[in-house]
Amino acid sequence: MTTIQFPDNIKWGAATASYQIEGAASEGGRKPSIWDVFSHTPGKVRRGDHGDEACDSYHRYKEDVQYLKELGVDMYRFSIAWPRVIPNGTGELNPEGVQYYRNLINELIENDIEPMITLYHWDLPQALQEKGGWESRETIDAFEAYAKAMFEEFGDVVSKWITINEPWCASFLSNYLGIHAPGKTSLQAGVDVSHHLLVAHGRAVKVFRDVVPNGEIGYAPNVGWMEPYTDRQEDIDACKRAMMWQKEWFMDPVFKGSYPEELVQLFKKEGADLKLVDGDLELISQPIEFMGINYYTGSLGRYKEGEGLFEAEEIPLDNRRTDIGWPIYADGFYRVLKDLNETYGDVPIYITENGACYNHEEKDGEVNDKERIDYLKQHLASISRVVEAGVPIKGYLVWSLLDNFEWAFGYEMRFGIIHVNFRTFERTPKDSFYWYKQTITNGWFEV
Ligand code: GCO
Repeated sequence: MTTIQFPDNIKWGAATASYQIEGAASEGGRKPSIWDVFSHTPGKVRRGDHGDEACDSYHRYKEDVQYLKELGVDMYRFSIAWPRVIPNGTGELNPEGVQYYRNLINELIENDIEPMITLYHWDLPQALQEKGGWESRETIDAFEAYAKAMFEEFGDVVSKWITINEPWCASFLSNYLGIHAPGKTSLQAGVDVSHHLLVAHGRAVKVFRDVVPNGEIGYAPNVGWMEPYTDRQEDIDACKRAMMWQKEWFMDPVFKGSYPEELVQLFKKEGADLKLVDGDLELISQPIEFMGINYYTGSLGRYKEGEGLFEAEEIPLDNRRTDIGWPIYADGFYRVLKDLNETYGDVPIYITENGACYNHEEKDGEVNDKERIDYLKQHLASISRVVEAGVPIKGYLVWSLLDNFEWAFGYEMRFGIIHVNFRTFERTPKDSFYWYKQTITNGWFEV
């Protein structure tokens, strides 16, 4: 037996997102987001699933907070649905929507759980999409006003904030690859949206300084890792290029005040220009307190002529994949965190998401999800190693508290440490819930 140990001051948590769990899509004055429209468009989401009811957390948040309490977490990361608090995207606040989040925050605080709020986890008000969405710079203004209103409402009791979740998904996956809402397939749209999301981040950070002077703000990009298949330079370069799309594209502007030139040129060759306005990079690169990192998967990679935008071919390490088909690569988690620390310096890091999809069903009140426990053990071992290597990891938040609406995969793909029956909304903690609880209590686990 080997003991994997964590420092006493590491914060433990669990994460969710509004559209994936709340339901109550047309209650309390909420208006549609781009995900309501997308999920109700035939062919966009498996089996025609949508978030109308999701986990019904809008009505069951107290029950969910009790599970968090039983789990023993320090923090809970959730997102605010913009169309619940400002239904048209701009204009008046909707008091009922604000009240819902106030109730949730109070419930968390009363139970000694620190809230961590994500402002944008992809549910853009549809009214803004109709005016161009994130392709339009007007949406940046709207986001700033929304962020300011939330800081004013909750900044006195909530100190940890995340501006944008997974900007790569909200830009390229959604506007170039067409897989997420709004489902466009234009590289120019992907590039424009990626930049506008970063400017929106910068604008929110600027307002935050005035409204919540002692707070902490960051954002949560998703990264993977591609390890060169051989030490041939062409394989090394191909992996670097492929990773640059998620990593340097979204981090260099924030931490270095510039975009990676190699990628700017590559996009240009494909007909997509990066359109900078004076002052954008200064806004984007304002200091922030932490970076949030979402990590799920990685692989080997090598150069292959003509393969995708980056001429990089993905080679899974072996046949170990989670049920969603993503290769398992825990060592890549260590490598990417080490790499980020070497590239951007000692920026404090919260692991804002990490977890696994396994679709175990509930049987006699139990869910035996040994595979998820194995995944968590391997990935937490990487965290322990990287902490020992001196990387400032402040906290770890598992994705996800609940099985939920897994975007284009609908309810078929389950990431929760709590099982949800999507007909009755009954919750059943899985074996991984109890394993995580034990690990939090002990501050270590054995392998
Ligand atoms: C995110 C994620 C989550 C997903 C999880 C599994 O962007 O934060 O997409 O919302 O459910 O990553 O895919």
